This record gives sequence, C-alpha cells and structure tokens, in this order.
Amino acid sequence: MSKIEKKSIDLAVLETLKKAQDDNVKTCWDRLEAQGPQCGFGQLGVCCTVCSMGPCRIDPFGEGAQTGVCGADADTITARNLARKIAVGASAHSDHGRDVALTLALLAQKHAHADKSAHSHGYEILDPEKLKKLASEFGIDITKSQEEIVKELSKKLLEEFGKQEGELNFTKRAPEKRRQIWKKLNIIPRGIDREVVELLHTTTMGVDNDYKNIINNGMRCALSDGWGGSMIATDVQDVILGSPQPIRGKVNLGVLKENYVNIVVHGHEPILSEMTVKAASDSELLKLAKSLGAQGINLAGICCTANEVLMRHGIPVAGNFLQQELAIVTGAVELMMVDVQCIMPALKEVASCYHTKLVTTSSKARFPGVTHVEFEVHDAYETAKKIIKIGVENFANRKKDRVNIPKHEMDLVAGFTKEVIFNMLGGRYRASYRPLNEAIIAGKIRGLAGVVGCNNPKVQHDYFHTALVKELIKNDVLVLQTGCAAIACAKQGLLIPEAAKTYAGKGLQEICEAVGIPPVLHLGSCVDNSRILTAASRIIEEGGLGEDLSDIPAAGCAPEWMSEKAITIGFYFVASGVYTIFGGGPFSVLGSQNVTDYLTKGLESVVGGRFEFCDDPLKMAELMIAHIDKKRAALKLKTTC
Ligand code: SF4
Ligand code: MSK
Repeated sequence: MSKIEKKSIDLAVLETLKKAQDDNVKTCWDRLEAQGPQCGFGQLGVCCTVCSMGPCRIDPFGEGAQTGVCGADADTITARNLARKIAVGASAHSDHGRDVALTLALLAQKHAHADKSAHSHGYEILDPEKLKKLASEFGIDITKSQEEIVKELSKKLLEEFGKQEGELNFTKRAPEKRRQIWKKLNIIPRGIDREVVELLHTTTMGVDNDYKNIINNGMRCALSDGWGGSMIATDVQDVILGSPQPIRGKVNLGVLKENYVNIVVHGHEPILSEMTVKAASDSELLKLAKSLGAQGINLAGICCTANEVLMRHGIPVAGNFLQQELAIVTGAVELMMVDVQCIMPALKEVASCYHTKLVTTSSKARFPGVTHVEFEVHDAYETAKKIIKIGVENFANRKKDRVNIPKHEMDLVAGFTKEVIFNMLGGRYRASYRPLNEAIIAGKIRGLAGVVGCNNPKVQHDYFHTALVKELIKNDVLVLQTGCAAIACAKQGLLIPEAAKTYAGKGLQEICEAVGIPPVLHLGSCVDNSRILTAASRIIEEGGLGEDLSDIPAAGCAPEWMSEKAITIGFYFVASGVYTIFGGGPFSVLGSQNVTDYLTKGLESVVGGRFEFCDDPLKMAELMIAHIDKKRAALKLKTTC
C-alpha cells in the first residue's frame, strides 16, 4: 500500500488526497507527520502549565521529578488536565444551547412587537407540539397562547444556564434510580454555567488535588452538558427548526456538482445554516447564478452542520471532519461558510490555493484576513443571502482545469430522533417503546450501541467506525449514531435499509425489514447525543429492561475521537451508567496509574459505567458485545435469538 492509501478507507478521500499532493497543498495528514514524534509528556498528561512556577512535568520513568514545584503529583496533574478538557467540551455544546435558547427568546420578542415587519429573521415555531411538551416539563401552563408559552419557556431555559442551586430540569428525564446515584455522589448538575466555572476553579493552582474528587466533579460538569446544554440545543432546535423525520440524502464529495455554484456549510450551529438552505433557493440568487453560467446553487455540508441540514432538509453531506480541507481541494467549492467548532485554522491556507472564498460568521471564531459576515440573528435571512451572493459571484473565478470532483457518493437515510425511531418500531397505531423493548428481551436485537464522535488523522480515516459498526450489526446490535461517525458509516452504505440484508445478523435483519429501517440509525449532530440519553430513559420507563440506564444491554464508543467535546460526551455517558470505549488513542492520563485505573475500573462501582481504551475496532466490538451479554445475563435474558 502506498502511504496515501493508508490514510483513509474512503476512495473519494484517497483520490482527493492525491490531487492535493499534485497541487502541492498540505493537509492535516502532512501536518501530523511534521509534528512527529509528538510530545510524550503531553500524551501521558503529566505536563502542567497551570501556574508560572511551571511548566512542570513528572518523569514517567520514576527517576526524575515526581511532583511539580507546588507539590502536585501525576494523579493531580493528569486529573486536572482532563477536567479542564471536560469543562471546555461542556462549554462548547452548552454555549451552542444558549444561542438556540436566545433565538427562542428572540421569537418571544417578535411576538411582543406590534410591528412584526421590523424583524426579518425568518424563524418561527415549526414544532408547536414539542414546544408544549417542553413547556409542560418546565411547569408552564400550556393552555396559554403560543406567544406566552414561548416567552415563559425561553426565560426558563435561559435560567438553566445561570442557576446556582437545585438541579437542571432535564435531569428529571432520567430514571429515579439514576438520579439517586447522582444525588448520593453530589454530582447532580445545578446550573450549566456554574458547573463549567466551578470545575475550572477547582483545577487552578492550589485547589483540588484529590484525583477522584476532580474526576467526580468532571462528571457533574459533563452531566450539565448532556442533560443540560446539549439537550436544550437539541430540543429547542426541534421546536424552532422542526423535528426531523426520516429523510433520504446523499453523502461524500461526489455530491458537489460540476456545473453548479457549490456552497459548503461547516461547523455546528444550524440557526444560520437553516437560513442558508432557504436562501439557496432565492429566485434573485438563482437568476444571478444562471447569468454567470451556473445551472443553479448546490448546498452541501461538512461535520455537524451537515448533519443538521441533512436531518431536516435532506441537504447532501460532502463529508466528515477530515474532509473539510478536501472539499476545497476538489476546486469546485465557491464558498465555505463556517461558524464554530471543528473548523481547522488551515482552511484559510487551503482556500488560498484555489478560488474558494472562506467566510466566517461568528464573533466567537474569527480567522485573520478572512472575509467575515457577522451572523445577525434578527436579520438571519438577509445575512444568509449576503453570504450566498458572495459564493455565486465567485463562480466566475472557478478554474475549470483545477476541478476534480470524485465520483463517489452514497445514499443514506437520516432523521431518526428518539420519537421517530421508536414510534416506527411500534408502528403508527401503537407507537410506543414496547416493541423495541420486546425485541431486546426476545434477543432479536441483542442490544444497543451508540457509536459517535470524530475522525482523527492518527488512525485510518473511517476504518475504525465502519469495521466496528459492521461487526456490531452482524451480531444483532442496533447501532445509533451521531456526528462524524454517522457520516463515516453512511459513506460505506450502512445507513440504508438494504444494509440490513447485507450486513445485519438474522434477528436485527428481521426487525429492520419489518419496519423498513437501516440497522444503523442516524440521530443527528454531536449535541443530539442527548437524544440517546432520553431514548434510553424511555426504554427504562417502558419496563422489562431494568430500573436504571446502566441495566440496559447497551454500550457506547467513540472509535476515532479527537475533540474535547468527545471527552465530555464520554463522561456524561459514563456518568449515566454506560460502558464507553474510546479508540484512536486513550485520554492523556496514562502518566497516572491511579487516574487510569479509576477511569477504566473504579468508576463502575461508583456510577455503573466506566471507560475502556482500545485501538482495534474488532476488539472494541468484542468488548461491547461481551458487555451487552453481561447486562442481558443480569436481566436473565437469553443471550441469542
Ligand atoms: Fe507546576 Fe504546580 Fe504550577 Fe502546575 S500548578 S505548573 S505543577 S507549580
Ligand atoms: S463535528 S466534534 S469532529 S463528531 Fe460534531 Fe465531527 Fe467530532 Fe466535530
């Protein structure tokens, strides 16, 4: 195998990497190579830069310094470093949730204004039923007018961020037994911002140096994301943008179109990209595109923004995290619009090698020297139009001889929210979780797996995701996916109903064929991991599979993780009782045996879930299936169908 072939299992990626090489464009794979060998102290997590008496580092061989200048040892330093990452991950998702809640508040303001024409944001309540459900969870009288409900709900949601005491409202969705575990440990999250701030406080110089306490507080912060910020983001997006329904789409770089203006949306927050979808069919812009020789405007997505617009509109997905640079390398992208998270700073350099205009939209994520069109939520539609116009006008600058769009694309079905999947399994007239629970009890579905997270150039792109998921479905495990993991498996044809016949075991195949669903269900973006938590809670509520989330025959995995957000997601899964594997490299904690043991062994007796680090996808599948079987045995369920 040549070096390029080792980088990905995706033929579109290999073809475009070859083009990058020919065009003399560097990508993250080249930059990773240039970084080697990466710092061993950093990998082990034993480097501390918390105060200026340092930086300090612990000698992993036990010969040199075993404490920093202040006396912090490897346990404190690794736990503290990890906790800081949890806080950052939680802050990213939760800030996203805050922006969505603020958009809802804007709708309340709109209703309050007599002159509605003064507002051209273009948002409305697209799922009034879900609005009411959410409102009742917050104790709001749903017989009031929609205007009143929106006003009160947005106020209460925003209060969740600033609350000082009590518990986050959505934690009430968890089974009572789980809530008792959190209460006993004192890790039930009180307020979203409070948990992030407090965790950061405890990791500064001279505060917490009990590694178990640091990790436990980390779990509380992560829970404030999973059962707080992310859950708010997911549910309020459904209210404003509409709850997804199963929808067909296409995925991979082949979705870019040769004779069209290609606009790629990349990042995480769908509030602006949603308007971009509307603006892409604006007659004025289409007319302009045609006058410049294009057949139309083709919108495509990268990363989680892609998942959001796919789930609600069937907008094609150009690729996952490691394909962001490659989309530009095709030479066919007129404009890439980015907001926040997972956007490589290198995009500026890559775009400068082609005609692509990179446009930033968030005041939180500016690139020096790059066109910035600030997203004004109150004027969202006009902002989206302005950005697309820049792309359309750039079509004239495309250099045809530099265009090479790989012919690879694949069909997929997405849009399986917790409501949709299980209502489908129950059928239109007896929509409930009963049939799902029964299928698990009977062993037709052996268990559930959440396979989520990123790509990482340290492992062969998409290989861990797809090898793991194929093995799981072969063994009758129904797989739920979000984020870049879902895109990876979609590209390999695992997210179409026909995949059940080709890849699934007999029991799972029977269920999928009866209901018409794929064996791998796409639940959305990274914040939509919260959908998995609520779905699991509904399974417990339905009965027959134990009393706590940790009783369900289920396991989680982030096979190719890279982001701090993935660490936070892992922590809220583990703190919710889920056995969770991380592949593509462990957390940077191996410099402390105590911290490593606590994460991979000790936590199980504390919260019912624990971490595992594993770098072989088939082994990951074996471990997850063994865990599922252990849970089945504990519930006295037969192990095979
Ligand atoms: Fe060194 Fe302690 Fe300061 Fe960290 S906090 S840099 S270990 S002195
Ligand atoms: S985008 S966090 S690379 S999944 Fe959500 Fe993908 Fe990971 Fe970003």
